[in-house]
Amino acid sequence: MDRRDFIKRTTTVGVSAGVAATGLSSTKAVNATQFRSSSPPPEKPVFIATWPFGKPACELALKTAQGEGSYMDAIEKGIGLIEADANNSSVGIGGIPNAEGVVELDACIMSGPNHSAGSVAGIQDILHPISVARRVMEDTDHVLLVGGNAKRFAIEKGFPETQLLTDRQRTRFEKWKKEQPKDTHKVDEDYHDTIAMVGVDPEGNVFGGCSTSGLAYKVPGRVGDSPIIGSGLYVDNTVGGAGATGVGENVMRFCGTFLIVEFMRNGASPTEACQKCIERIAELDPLSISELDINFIAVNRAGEYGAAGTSKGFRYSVCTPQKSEVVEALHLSDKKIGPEGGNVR
Ligand code: SD4
Repeated sequence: MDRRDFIKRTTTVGVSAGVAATGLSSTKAVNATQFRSSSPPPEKPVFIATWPFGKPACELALKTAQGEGSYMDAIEKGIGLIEADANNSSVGIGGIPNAEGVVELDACIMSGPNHSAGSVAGIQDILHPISVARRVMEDTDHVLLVGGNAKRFAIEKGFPETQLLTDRQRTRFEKWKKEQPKDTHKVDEDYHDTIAMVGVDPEGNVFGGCSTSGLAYKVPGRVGDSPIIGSGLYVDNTVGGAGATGVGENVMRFCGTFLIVEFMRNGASPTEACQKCIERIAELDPLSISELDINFIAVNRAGEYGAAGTSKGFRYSVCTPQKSEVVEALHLSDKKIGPEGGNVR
């Protein structure tokens, strides 16, 4: 048996086991032999996350899942680690504020086996929006709570109020504010990041979460892609999951992660699916690929993973029981799309 056959065979076995465990009919579930391998031989469990700062998050997620915790605990704890890091300027405490100097956070969480989801958007003064999103998912009949009422819900659930604006971010904000010409408002699109994480358990069940402070100095009340199911994050237990980072407006107009999962359902590898999503967006949007400034990660239920971004430099983190590493994503900045060799307009 050569390596390719071995991968194919072990992948099929893994997926069949997953089908049995989740009670999905084999016709409904995606057969892993449909996927072309985009990464080394699949290992499960696997956690992937956006950016190098996702590496300790994936490591904690794996440790949690291998210990006493559930996979939902794993996602929550992994992302929570980054939310609590005041040195990370795009997630949780220390996040970049809006145009009035107020930190407004977005987050969501999804569980594949029962296709449940919870989100919070524009929440202030709460350190762990990922945990509040989980409470929305598990304790209410709803998916998304916003603004002041999301905060009120969190406080009722026992989350403490926390000052999220650090001195460092206050100083940067004041400098930005001074530099703004009167009566105009320019969002700083070069100053943003998000943690999106997707995990697959040994049976092929898929879980995910996403958390961010959003675009720097955004208009107060602006909500990005991150808490929107199918935009910043999507999980389908019969296929896999995907997460996004970058300019949310260029993801949420296209349901980016939903699209990626659908491409995987139709046979694309995770990397191909991310690439096809960017190409689809670029075909419809007047912006050039690098102007779109978006990046995606994806993993299928067999444990194969991949990523693509619109510019060179997007890196993501992967953690399995065998390895923990940061991987350079495929980038499409130089790729020509459309019949004229440019984007279709
Ligand atoms: C947003 N997608 O709010 C987030 C920000 C981000 O890299 O990921 N920036 O639009």
